[in-house]
Amino acid sequence: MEKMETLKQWVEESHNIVFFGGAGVSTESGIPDFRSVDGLYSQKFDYPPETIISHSFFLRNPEYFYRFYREKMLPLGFEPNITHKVLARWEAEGKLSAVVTQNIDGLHQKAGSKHVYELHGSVLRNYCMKCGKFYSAEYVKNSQGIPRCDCGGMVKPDVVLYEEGLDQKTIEGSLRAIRNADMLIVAGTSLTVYPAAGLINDYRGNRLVLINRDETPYDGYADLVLHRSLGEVFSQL
Ligand code: CNA
Repeated sequence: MEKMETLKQWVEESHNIVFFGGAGVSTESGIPDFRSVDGLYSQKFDYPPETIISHSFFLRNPEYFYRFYREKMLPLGFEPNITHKVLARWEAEGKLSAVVTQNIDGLHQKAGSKHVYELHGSVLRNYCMKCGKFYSAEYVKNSQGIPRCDCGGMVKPDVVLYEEGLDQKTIEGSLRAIRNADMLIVAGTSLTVYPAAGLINDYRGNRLVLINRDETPYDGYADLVLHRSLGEVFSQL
């Protein structure tokens, strides 16, 4: 059977789908990913992006971190695309139990998804490192230099930087959802960022679908692989 037909049939037959996604889910909303040819990692900066968005660099050189963060990582004003919308619809119809995402843009919730595990946090939440007061993404975007709290503390985005650990509750919830899934769709991710990528190893079923433009290290492990754009695939679902 043609791959698209198989995918449609599996979606039809499944009632507990889990979607595991990455930056490729939001490229069609206009937010560049990291590892595509036109992604952030192909651009030239004073330091490699992995260095700039690491915990130690953040502490050492917060001015530079925030300049880069405001310009390249604060995706404000973008709208959900067809993939976000179909996933939200499946959840409302009782077909999908959770979205597990490496994205930090909040677009799944904006599309209407309720059960979203944000493995790497969200740019929409920002906290004072001293007193814990909450600040919006707009506050960080519009501040100059290092964003400061009323109390003088530094405001940090609730985003997991390199060298930082993932939130334990978020991991546990994601693993529970993945273990109970009757179908796991992995999409728009290079599956190279750990520990996030390793979570899909806990899926026990026989409907592991991988949808990604480029090849991934898990292509040989999936039950169905589509090297296509997500918009193309999801507009048919
Ligand atoms: P990545 O390593 O940049 O990989 C993205 C993958 O998506 C690539 O393999 C592409 O081939 C594929 N891809 C891109 N566009 C499409 C498309 N339209 N259809 C199908 N496939 C596509 O990104 P990962 O998510 O794997 O890496 C993890 C990082 C990237 C996470 O920590 C994220 O926080 C971070 N990130 C997030 C955003 C966001 O929130 N929108 C943007 C950029 C980076």
